[in-house]
Amino acid sequence: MKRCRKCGERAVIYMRQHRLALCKEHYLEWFVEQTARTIRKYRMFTKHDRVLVAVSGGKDSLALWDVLWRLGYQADGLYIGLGIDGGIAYSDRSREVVEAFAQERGLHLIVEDVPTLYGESIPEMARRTHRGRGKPCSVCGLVKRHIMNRVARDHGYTVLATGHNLDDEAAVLFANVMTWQVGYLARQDPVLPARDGLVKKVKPFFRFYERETAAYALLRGIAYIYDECPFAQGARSIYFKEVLNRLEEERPGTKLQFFLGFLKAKKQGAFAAIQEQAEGELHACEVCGQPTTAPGRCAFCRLVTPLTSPTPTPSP
Ligand code: Q46
Ligand code: ZN
Ligand code: ZN
Repeated sequence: MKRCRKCGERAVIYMRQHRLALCKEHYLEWFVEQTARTIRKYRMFTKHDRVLVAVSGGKDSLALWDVLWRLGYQADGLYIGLGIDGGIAYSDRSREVVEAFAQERGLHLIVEDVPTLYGESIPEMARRTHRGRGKPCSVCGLVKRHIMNRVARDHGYTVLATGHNLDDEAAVLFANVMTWQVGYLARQDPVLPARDGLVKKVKPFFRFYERETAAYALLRGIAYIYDECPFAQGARSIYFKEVLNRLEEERPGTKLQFFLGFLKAKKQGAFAAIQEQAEGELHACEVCGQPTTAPGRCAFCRLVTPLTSPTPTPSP
């Protein structure tokens, strides 16, 4: 049995990559302190910022909101209702969990419901547009990014925070390296500064392993939704997570080294040329005013307002 390094009591977690065992009390304390350090070290935000936390009802995003609240940051939540049922009433249940979480702590939650706002759920939008080969994830990502940025801008938030953990980030990096998606590599970063109407985006949990955020949520007694979105099953990212888990099993610390090594190479300019291209000029969408890479309507407005697309002018 492992003993807590700080007090000698029975440990509830052993983190092999840090060779650190901690009891419940000291683990909760350590987790909050580590988050505060990451926020400071990577200059994510300060107590003067108004932070909007994207909450899905899962363990990572609720744990993040909980920690920011404990640390005394001005952090409000944003829940986006996607209209996903998948036989388990996924969206309805996750909304209830998030609302209960906010209410218990007296926190401010903004709810944006996609079917109410745009007349269609995410799976319906994906079916209508035949995007994503039966999976609505690309439509979902596009809609979520748009809504997050719009809400942040409209309500004067200076930073958008998401609960992505190291397993998420390392899996995305792995997938992008395997296919050499250099544009994506240039843009992947736990801190994306604000630019041209895009609000600053940060991932304060990017150094935590998934089992660490899960342990925090459980030990803290946070009620979260255990089921993943039904469309997450079989996703490519899950395959890459499994491969990385095997590597980690044999060599503890592999994931962390892989991701931190990437950030270091990036800082040294490994992707500088592509970064410049990837960060080309942004234009305001002619319908919604949000930033987009090409002049005209943004991808979101093309998705949700197909019937208002300008009809071609007949030739004389
Ligand atoms: S919520 Fe949306 Fe994920 Fe569900 S539909 Fe796919 S992208 S899996 S984070
Ligand atoms: Zn202890
Ligand atoms: Zn638009």
